[in-house]
Amino acid sequence: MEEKVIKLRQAVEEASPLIHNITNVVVTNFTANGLYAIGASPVMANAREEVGEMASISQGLVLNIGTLNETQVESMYLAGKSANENNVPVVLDPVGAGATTYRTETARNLLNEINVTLIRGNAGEISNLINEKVDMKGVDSKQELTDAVVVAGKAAREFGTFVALTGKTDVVTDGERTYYIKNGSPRLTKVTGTGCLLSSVTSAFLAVGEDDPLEAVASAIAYYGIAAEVAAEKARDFGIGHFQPFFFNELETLDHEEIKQRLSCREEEI
Ligand code: ATP
Ligand code: TZP
Ligand code: MG
Ligand code: MG
Repeated sequence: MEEKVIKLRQAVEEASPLIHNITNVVVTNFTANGLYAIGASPVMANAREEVGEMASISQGLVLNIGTLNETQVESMYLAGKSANENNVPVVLDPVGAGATTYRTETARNLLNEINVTLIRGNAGEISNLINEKVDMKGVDSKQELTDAVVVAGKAAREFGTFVALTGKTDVVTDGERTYYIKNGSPRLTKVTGTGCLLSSVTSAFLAVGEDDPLEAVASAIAYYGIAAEVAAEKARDFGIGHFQPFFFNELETLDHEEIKQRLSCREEEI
């Protein structure tokens, strides 16, 4: 697995996939810069007049409902349909699903209409999508799950997608094969947009990992978590404001030895 993470990370740099993000107003700049850090090319495009065309020339489409409104949701449908017609993988980040009915319903409707490759969300978001109520505090999950793999597996089977349920331990599953990833840093929970950027980073890895897309998702999450671990160590004498630039530096130049030594990823068949 270490070699796969390194190989896919290099492939992202070489191919520099164009990732089309229809995302929220909080994380737009953070996401674009994080994608540049790993060597991908970001584009943010929202207008219904252009999203179909933009999705068709991209290698990945990310739909993120963090600050949704009717106009943006209409654009998500248009972009999603175009991505499906052009075999462009779609990642859905159901930000705040469960916090309001509008968010839950919109995420479910998108999943019904669009062929989504991966849903990437926190414990509360994924649980609420499958109607298992977990309290949300706005966009944050109020609890870790003891049965994350059961919830993720159920969501994967119900929606026919891969699911990445992230938190202290990340679970990546297609409903049959599951990866458990324990890399990461609690500091990621203190910077807004780290979940959203992760969704876009998985899209970049999916763009270059067609031979085993589930493994590509797990690799993206492991890479991201290890980058955060190293950044947290380097920034340990500083406050949270310093963690962000250290983290972006590691996303860009993470040492392969760190990947080999720190990777904590286990694969299981259900
Ligand atoms: P939330 O809004 O609940 O924070 P999110 O959408 O930001 O959710 P997270 O689940 O926080 O997404 O995942 C973002 C990244 O942070 C992932 O790489 C995950 O592994 C990491 N992460 C989250 N919580 C922890 C933790 N307690 N320890 C280590 N890493 C964590
Ligand atoms: N409010 C609406 S979207 C958003 C906030 C704070 C960003 C959420 O980012 P993440 O990556 O889910 O923490
Ligand atoms: Mg978070
Ligand atoms: Mg989130």
